[in-house]
Amino acid sequence: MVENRHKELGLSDEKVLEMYKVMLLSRRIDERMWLLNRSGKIPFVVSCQGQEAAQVGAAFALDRENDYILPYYRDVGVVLTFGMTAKELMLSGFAKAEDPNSGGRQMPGHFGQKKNRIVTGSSPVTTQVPHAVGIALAGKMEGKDFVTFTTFGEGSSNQGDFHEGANFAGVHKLPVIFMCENNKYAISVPIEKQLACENVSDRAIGYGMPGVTVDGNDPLAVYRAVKEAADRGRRGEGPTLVETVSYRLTPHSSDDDDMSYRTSDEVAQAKTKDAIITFGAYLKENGILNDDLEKQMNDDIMKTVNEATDYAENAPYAKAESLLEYVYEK
Ligand SMILES: Cc1ncc(C[n+]2csc(CCOP(=O)(O)OP(=O)(O)O)c2C)c(N)n1
Ligand SMILES: [Mg+2]
Repeated sequence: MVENRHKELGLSDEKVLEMYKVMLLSRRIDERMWLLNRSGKIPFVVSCQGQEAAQVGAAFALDRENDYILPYYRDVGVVLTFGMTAKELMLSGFAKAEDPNSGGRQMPGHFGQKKNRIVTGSSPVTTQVPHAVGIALAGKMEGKDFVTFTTFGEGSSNQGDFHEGANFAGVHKLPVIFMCENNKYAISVPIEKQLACENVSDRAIGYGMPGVTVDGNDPLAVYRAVKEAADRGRRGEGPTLVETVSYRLTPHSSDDDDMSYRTSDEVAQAKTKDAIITFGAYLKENGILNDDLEKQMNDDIMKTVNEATDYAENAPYAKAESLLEYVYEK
């Protein structure tokens, strides 16, 4: 990587180190979730591994005090940046009452936390997209200056919800950032069988908005693209489609066997581009990170992950009497 690229983006050494810390925390939480799942302690994992750079790069480009985010299930890096904690994510993994996302009722990955303006999503993929558009419309009507940021997979960009949401946002020039996290697979379906166009971002022109494809393993490239999109939205110029290209390093979920549709060689090849390694190397080349600091950072993160795990494992489940809370009838 070119030296000091972050400075050109107005990012300080401290800021990029903070970005790296959140990427690393996301990875370590995810790795712990897999261990807990395989040892029979938590029922389900859907991973962020391979997408942390895109998630953290994007979330750092937003206004964390003001903007609304409508993430999809892999976005551990996005929600951590917006203020959700490791403990809260673990409470969700263990499905405990104190889980802020759903009080232990939903699968992990259905992020929602009102105080951090993380808008809860539903299980049918891409339903968060029209919600993001609706919130942006409300903001525009009320004269607010926030943008909404929503993410989805490239497979999900084939759903009607994406096209309807993008069209409406384009027509009404709404401040929405549509970010497609292209990880090359939709469960077992490879990218070549998902799209006839080359890039997901090629679709933007049909909805009258700019579309860009960036390296999803490069948090600075993603930061730049999302910052430009946010500035554009705040200036009243409308939505942007950002596509980040990386690779899903784990199976689709803890219930998937990826070796039935891809090879270990392909995964090993993708791991050579893992941003945890390449961005770490960039920070070292620029004198921002060294071996001692890296060890210290890893130790701190493991302490956080261990404490979160212990807390969540020992926390109570929701009381049976609370079963019908938040359930509404017509
Ligand atoms: C409407 C709908 N169809 C199918 C599913 C089942 N499903 C869950 S995730 C997924 C794959 C999505 O792939 P992609 O959008 O590329 O996201 P990724 O998991 O690769 O990040 C599918 C088919 C669903 N949840 N909702
Ligand atoms: Mg995908």
